[in-house]
Amino acid sequence: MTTPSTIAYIGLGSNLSEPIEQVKNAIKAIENITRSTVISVSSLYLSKPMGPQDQDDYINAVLCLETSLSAIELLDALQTIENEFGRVRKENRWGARILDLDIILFGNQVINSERLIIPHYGMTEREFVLIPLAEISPLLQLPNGQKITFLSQKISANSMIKLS
Ligand code: ROI
Repeated sequence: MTTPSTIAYIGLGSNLSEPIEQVKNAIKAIENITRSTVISVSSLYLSKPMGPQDQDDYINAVLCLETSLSAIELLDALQTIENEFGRVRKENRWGARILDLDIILFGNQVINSERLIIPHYGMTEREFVLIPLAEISPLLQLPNGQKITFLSQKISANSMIKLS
């Protein structure tokens, strides 16, 4: 029997050490995750930091991945990539980071475990998640039925700039 595949959405963020290159290289690394295929990638966006303002602006993007991994297996793969890019976990929760890879959605699954909260707990308040998500998947609905078009139109773009 083949493992059923799931459509997952991953948020990418960086504000250190040439963040555009970090995000582009992270996309390449995600393309190499086993049992997974990148379906689409949003534009890159320049966004103001959420949280402490004494840090550089971020580069953010969202991509769509078809995967036959479980959510935890995908999390392991993403954390391996973060570590390869020199990310130090738990150092400064709201501070600057080389690379942040978050599972935003994993099919219609709702997960509340110690390691994983899906849908991502902050997604509905984050323009740098909602706007790229609506760009690549305008018909998307959250597991609770909320439409991405509704959420992304409601949020302030907060002077976010679309780069490419
Ligand atoms: N702010 C922006 N604009 N983009 C991010 O990816 C991001 N990530 C974070 C915090 C520190 C919350 N702020 C952010 O983890």
